[in-house]
Amino acid sequence: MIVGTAGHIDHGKTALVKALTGVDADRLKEEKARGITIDLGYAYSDLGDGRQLGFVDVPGHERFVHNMLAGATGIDAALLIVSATEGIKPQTIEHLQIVDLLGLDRGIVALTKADLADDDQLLERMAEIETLLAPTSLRGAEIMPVSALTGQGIEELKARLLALGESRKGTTGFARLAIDRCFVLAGAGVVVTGTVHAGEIRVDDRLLLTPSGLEARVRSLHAQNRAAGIGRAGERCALNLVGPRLSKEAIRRGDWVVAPELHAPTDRLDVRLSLLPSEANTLRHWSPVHVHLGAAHAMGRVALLEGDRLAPGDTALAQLVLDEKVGALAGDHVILRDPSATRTVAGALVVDPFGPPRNRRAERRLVELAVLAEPDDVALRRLLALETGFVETTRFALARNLRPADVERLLAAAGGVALGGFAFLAETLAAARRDIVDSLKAHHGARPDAPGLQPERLRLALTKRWPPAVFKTLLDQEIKARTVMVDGAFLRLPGHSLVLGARDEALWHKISAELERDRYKPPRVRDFATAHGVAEPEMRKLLQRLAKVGRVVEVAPDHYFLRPAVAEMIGIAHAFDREFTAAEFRDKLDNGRKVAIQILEFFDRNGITIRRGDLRRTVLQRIARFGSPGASTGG
Ligand SMILES: Nc1nc2c(ncn2[C@@H]2O[C@H](COP(=O)(O)OP(=O)(O)O)[C@@H](O)[C@H]2O)c(=O)[nH]1
Ligand SMILES: [Mg+2]
Repeated sequence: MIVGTAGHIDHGKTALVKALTGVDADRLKEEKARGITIDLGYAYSDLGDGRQLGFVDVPGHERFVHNMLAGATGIDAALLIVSATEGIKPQTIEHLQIVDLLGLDRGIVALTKADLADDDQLLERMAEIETLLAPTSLRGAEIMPVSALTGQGIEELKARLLALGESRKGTTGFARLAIDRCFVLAGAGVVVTGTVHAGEIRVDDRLLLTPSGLEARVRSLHAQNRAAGIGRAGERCALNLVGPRLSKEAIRRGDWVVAPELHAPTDRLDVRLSLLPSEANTLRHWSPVHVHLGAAHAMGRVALLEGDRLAPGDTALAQLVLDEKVGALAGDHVILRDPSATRTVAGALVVDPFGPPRNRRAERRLVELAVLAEPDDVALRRLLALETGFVETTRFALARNLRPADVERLLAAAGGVALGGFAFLAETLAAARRDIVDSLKAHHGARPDAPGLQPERLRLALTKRWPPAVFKTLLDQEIKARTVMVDGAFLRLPGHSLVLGARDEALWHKISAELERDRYKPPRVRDFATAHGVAEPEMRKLLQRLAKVGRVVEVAPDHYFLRPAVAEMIGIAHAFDREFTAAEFRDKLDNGRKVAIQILEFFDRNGITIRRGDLRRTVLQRIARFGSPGASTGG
């Protein structure tokens, strides 16, 4: 377990840690010279029986609260230090507020410098402190008079700290460590230290830095100050990292070292935000704030999601919009300080680390956030039942640091079915399948002569409007099950086919053979009409209908090509891989100058080619419009 000190400057935090561990945590030259703690210090006390207490010693000076925060977010228990001679001071209160906002409910108060106070003074201080703790997460915490000078109460304090129990950080998820220090060790290279917030880190693990995405391999590690093969959640670790672009300069305090699965930098955190009761003013929408999360610190703004103001002591949903990306997961605690960084104003709990940029205040989003604030099992069960109808499982798992097996287990318990990257309730899925079939059936009934619906049309025709990615997953399932058939660009039910009538069907049979034979120079409408003894308008109408269902393409007036032939010709043009002339194109197709130019003009109109004088080249984004051009290079 890691214990963090808290309390006003000069109240004896560093001296107490030294009395408990034998280690002087003030390690900077400047700290020694000035006799004050500026940055975080670390000390461990081995109790001889394998048990160990780890301490993070924080600065008490108001100017270094940001450093205090970088250390405080990783701790499991608080050791609040109050000088028996001075009593409660401003940073006693601010540090306690931070402890409270971090939800730390394990802690002990050390009433230091007990050697300088008499019993009456001690009793008076204890009463004051009890009152101060009462509305906080540390209410009822033990208050112990101690002296770093005489050693009074030190052994007892150690015993009580041990009795607070183990770290509650979860070891089951993927690994994440919040970096609070980075330095170069001669002979070893880059070393980072920090608290493992989740999972386990082993020697040789391949990890990523968040937000930078730099790769890092763990060459060696220390856990709680001892060389180890593995570092677990709740332990402080030092990692010797190696990686192609890794350097001290590329790493900052506040970066995370994470398992690749957890690398997902974000700058929009949807949170439950509580404004401190001690604030004088309401918090307004879009207020600028300092945001502290893990060991990181960023500037940002508070977008209030419920109303435009938040009164002191109140709690509401908000979106923190940050100036830079950070690593964050659901359940992470955030501390907000005012724009000039002189006081702590609010605390927040991350509900969704990937807040949406749009519709963040929509009613259904607020309902969703309320559900997301629940524990994993309840949240998943209720999310599945929401009107949205689906859960993006990968996102759900990432936000909560769940492994695939955890998600599977939670899904089974919630009665959910996984499909693609989504999960649905079985009944939602059944209803969606019915919806797809019924919508196609209705369309076929209304338009028996039409080939079916294009996918986007079908999506919009459904009773329930799915986002495109979800719809695609649902549709793919139907196509695989052959309950829906794909016909060129259209979807239809298996029983439906374009009814051409016996005469037209026979005609199509003949002309398709002729279109196939002269695929790059097919006969025109008039040629077909004459050849088959059909009136020209009738032949034209038939080809127009065939064009509508995508079997043929009208490249020039009354001049139809088979759809695959068009795709092939696009492929031929694209295969030049440079600008080409109409003559070069004609030579490949061997179809005469006039037809070749008509085809190229058709390409120009459809954005497949761009013309510059006598030269043309294909436009990559558009070449797939008539099917895969790679199928044949013909010629
Ligand atoms: N008499 C007495 N002095 C103490 C005790 N603890 C700390 N001090 C002194 O108080 C001053 C501030 O202590 P320090 O640990 O640096 O305070 P910090 O700013 O809270 O870390 C130093 O001069 C210490 O020697 C104590 O238990 N008894
Ligand atoms: Mg100190």
